[in-house]
Amino acid sequence: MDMLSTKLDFIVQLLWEAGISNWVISPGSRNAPLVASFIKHGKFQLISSPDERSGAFMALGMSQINQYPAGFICTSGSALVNTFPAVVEAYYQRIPLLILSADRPEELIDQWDGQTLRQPGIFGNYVRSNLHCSPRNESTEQIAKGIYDCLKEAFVNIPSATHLNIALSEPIYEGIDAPFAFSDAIPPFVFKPSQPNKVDLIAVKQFIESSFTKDEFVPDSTLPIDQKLTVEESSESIKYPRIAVLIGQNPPSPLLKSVLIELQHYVPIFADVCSSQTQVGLISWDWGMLKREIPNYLEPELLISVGTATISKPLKQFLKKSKPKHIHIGLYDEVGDPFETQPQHWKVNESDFLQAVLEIISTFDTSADETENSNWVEDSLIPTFQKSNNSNSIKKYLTDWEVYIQSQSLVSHDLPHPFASELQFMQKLFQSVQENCIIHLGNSMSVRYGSWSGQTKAQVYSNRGVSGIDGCLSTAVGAAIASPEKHHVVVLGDVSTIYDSNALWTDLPSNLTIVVFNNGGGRIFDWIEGPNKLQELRTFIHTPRHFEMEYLCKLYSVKHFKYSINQLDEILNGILENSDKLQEKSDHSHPNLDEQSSPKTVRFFELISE
Ligand SMILES: Cc1ncc(C[n+]2csc(CCOP(=O)(O)OP(=O)(O)O)c2C)c(N)n1
Repeated sequence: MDMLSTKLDFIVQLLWEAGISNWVISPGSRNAPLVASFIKHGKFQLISSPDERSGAFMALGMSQINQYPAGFICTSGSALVNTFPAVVEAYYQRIPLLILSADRPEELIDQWDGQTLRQPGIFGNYVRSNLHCSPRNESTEQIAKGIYDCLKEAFVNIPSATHLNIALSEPIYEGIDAPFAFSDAIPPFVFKPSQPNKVDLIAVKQFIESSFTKDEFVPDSTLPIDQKLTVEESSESIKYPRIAVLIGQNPPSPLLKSVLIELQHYVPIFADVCSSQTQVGLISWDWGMLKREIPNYLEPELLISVGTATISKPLKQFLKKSKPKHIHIGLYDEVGDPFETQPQHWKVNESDFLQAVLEIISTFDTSADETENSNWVEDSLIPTFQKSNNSNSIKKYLTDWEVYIQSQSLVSHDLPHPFASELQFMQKLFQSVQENCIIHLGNSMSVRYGSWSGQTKAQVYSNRGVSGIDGCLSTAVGAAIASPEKHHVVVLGDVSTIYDSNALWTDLPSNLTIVVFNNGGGRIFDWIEGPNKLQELRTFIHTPRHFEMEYLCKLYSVKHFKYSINQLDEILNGILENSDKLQEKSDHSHPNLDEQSSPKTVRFFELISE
């Protein structure tokens, strides 16, 4: 009979072979034997976080940045319940995450034993799989199959968190100091998203057309892939020329980016601040639409969306009102309906689909140019709408949007205090950072400022799955640990910072810079019309308080800087100094950088709005 530690080593080796190498660990006695196996294995990156809520969000940040699951380990009882916010965030952001909890044996649950509760299946339908495992009573084959199936279910289809609950019966420390028992029976394996269907142009054309007729579209698998459309066929598919593309929250995709870079010359692209595509499409569109009427001629007839939600309220309201035909492209079955447009879903790769749309549109565009310059194109091939009314052309719709956004939009000074200066800071940050920077935005005004700040070379993240303020700092800490080659800047309000301040209770990575708008409470409630109409609400909703951030920084040995938010250049120089150092390090392996890397060099910029 194997010792308990041998079984735990088996589980841990299996997780290593699955490529899950980044782990955050919270303390406890029941999980200590498991943690011992991770340490003895010797190859994992293990981070300590005494607070489970924060630790689970750190693991989420690691998964988010790597686009591959990271893990979190905790002990039994309420320790596990504290991971729930990160689990639901993972669910709605579609991030793979592994929660590994230690448990007492089943016979002790509900028997008034300490630190026990009903752990198996605790996350309900916010995880796509879970496994309860009692290593002493199961063979290694049973354990391997259980874990493999559980991980596959959670990570291969729609990514989410998954929960492995490991019940440990006494003596739980048996073999804890024995060497790691490596097994040669476990082959390496990785989880990859299922392969998308191939797209062919004719099918795309039929699909776009079917969205106008409400006919059920069944892709014809007999059609040859890569078949080119004729000019005539192309023009038919775009007889409704007001086509808009929305990129909702989405993980980075260089392939999608390369398609959008071309497509942006033909159609208006609305790229959400968390779409990972902030360098393409209409510039500052959310800002341009803010507090303004949007004329009817800008209403799209066809909306093509990829990714998930968008933060833009004006866009949501506009699309709810204009009710375009809506096609949603994505590999995952669960499709939301944020604009009440009943999107028609096509389960294909988004880059392939948009590439096909691009080819259809650009074929038409070439024909239009040729029509003007030569007379060899047959008259029958020129689309009717183009001949009769040039204002209907696809590019005209793009230009109309560009003109609208550029004309008479607000200037940041028009906003009331403190929003004007905070927004100016964010706009400057967005403009100043380079590709080696990652910006994490808190879930209050910060992410809105980001959405109003236009394009940036940095990758931008925010926990917009359920938009909680509870793990924004922790997620950024986890992401910074998992991608040390990038400079991470997290921008938060004061309430969000204090709420999640246990994120600082770990070995902080020096490639992280924290920026806090210390503006005396939840100022978003001054922005939203409603809460500010009744003064008495302030105590409970705005929660106004003045925090001396200096003391928080002292507590966690973080380097503190305090600025008036109007000292924009000084602040920016300070923040970017860190990314310059990282750049130098990657360019020349800067010899003195290790001095900078002590945990104490994490920098915290407290910005005061006067
Ligand atoms: C866990 C959680 N509790 C409550 C809320 C509601 N909420 C949204 S924003 C906010 C205030 C955030 O204030 P702060 O971080 O100071 O940012 P500011 O509003 O000043 O931009 C609150 C309490 C939430 N999103 N998440």
